[in-house]
Amino acid sequence: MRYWDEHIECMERSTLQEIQFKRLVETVKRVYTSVPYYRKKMQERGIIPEDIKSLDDLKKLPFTTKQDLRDNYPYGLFAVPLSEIVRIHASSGTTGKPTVVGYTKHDIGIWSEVMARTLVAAGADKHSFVQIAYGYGLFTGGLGVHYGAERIGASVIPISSGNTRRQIQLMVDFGTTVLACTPSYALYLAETMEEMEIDKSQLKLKSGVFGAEPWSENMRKEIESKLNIKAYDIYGLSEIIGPGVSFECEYQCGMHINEDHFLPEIINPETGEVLGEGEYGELVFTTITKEGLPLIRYRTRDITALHYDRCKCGRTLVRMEKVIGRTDDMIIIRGVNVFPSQIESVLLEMGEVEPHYQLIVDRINNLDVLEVLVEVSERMFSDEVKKLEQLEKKITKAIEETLGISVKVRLVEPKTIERSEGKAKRVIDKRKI
Ligand code: DLL
Repeated sequence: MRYWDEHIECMERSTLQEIQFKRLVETVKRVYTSVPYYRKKMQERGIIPEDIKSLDDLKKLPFTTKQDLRDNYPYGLFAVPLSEIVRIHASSGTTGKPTVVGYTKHDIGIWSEVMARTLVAAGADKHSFVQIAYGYGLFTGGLGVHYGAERIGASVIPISSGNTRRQIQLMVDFGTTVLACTPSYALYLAETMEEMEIDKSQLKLKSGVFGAEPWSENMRKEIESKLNIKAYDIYGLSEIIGPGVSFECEYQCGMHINEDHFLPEIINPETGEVLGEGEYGELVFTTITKEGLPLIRYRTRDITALHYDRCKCGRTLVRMEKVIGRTDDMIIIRGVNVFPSQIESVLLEMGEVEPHYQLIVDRINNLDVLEVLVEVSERMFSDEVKKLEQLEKKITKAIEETLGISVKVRLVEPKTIERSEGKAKRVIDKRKI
């Protein structure tokens, strides 16, 4: 089985666009009548739902931001009576109030469908054992993958995150075939497996669906070789539905967006102007089927590009490139934009260090300083000091060549950088404190 829903996933784009247009109009009407916030925003712009005459008219509509959700905390943007809401999730974020999202029964059905597509594209079927090591709870990762895996009839192992040694023991004992967790946790699992002296040949694992944080192609290679699996990138955000917004197929040339539910655009984050195919910018989504919390032109802050040509897998759904970072994840060092993923790529390409790193930014004597902490292997660390110094120099040079700014690289002992069971914290910016 290659597709979960071939009819939709491989639909002619012209037919898909007709469906999208119809759904967009319905959504705009719904938010105009049911959500005072949207009615007011549209009135301010002098727009009524009848002004949406083609998909292109999407750009007439106002953007929605995370701040708008916060300002309407907790339920202000919901478009149905609260009695229709069957599930609430929330994402904590680093500052302020959490972002609260609500689902109707119908929304949960959509979520299960898009996650079923995601898992099937990663090779799962009813014979699979899916170990869900994303957190269960207010975070959408655990329950989102859970419903999709149940929908395809797989055997679900709802272990949630944490308790790493037990995860591995059960992976062996239960014959897990598909692993679902953040990519950083997948690496942590692999590392713990080595400590437990469990060889990858003892696992039945075939594939993994990893997401919730940015990760590089080199990190993919690391995970694939350490766990002997095919690693798939999956993308999503709570505000839009959770995991299941887009997913990789076997060709891994971008993530197919479930466009019959979520309409994507790429904009210039500074001007709001809509950008063309292949251009990098901020990803924006309009949900066109959701009932509980429909969102119009929601700014994700994630940076990527879209590609519309048909994929080798046969799917016609647009593909988004791997997320290269977030507009708010980007660190500006002496005026130069730096994404943690760039540094990750350089480090992993060198092959001599562990895939664990952290970036520390500080301002010393009014000058921004970027320090890169990199773990080296046990073997390397017990080597001569001279060798370590050479490696430090080599890494510094490679990073400086990529970024075009000077950095300070510090090699640290194995296992000193904090491991994460969920989203990894890569950047510590001391300048804001
Ligand atoms: O992280 C939903 C999710 C769970 C996706 C499990 C995939 C797997 P939030 O906590 O709301 O939702 O965080 C959403 O995480 O805007 C991106 O910045 C980032 N993100 C999610 N998936 C990816 C990915 C979940 N594959 C935010 N690559 C998003 C890069 C990702 N970043």
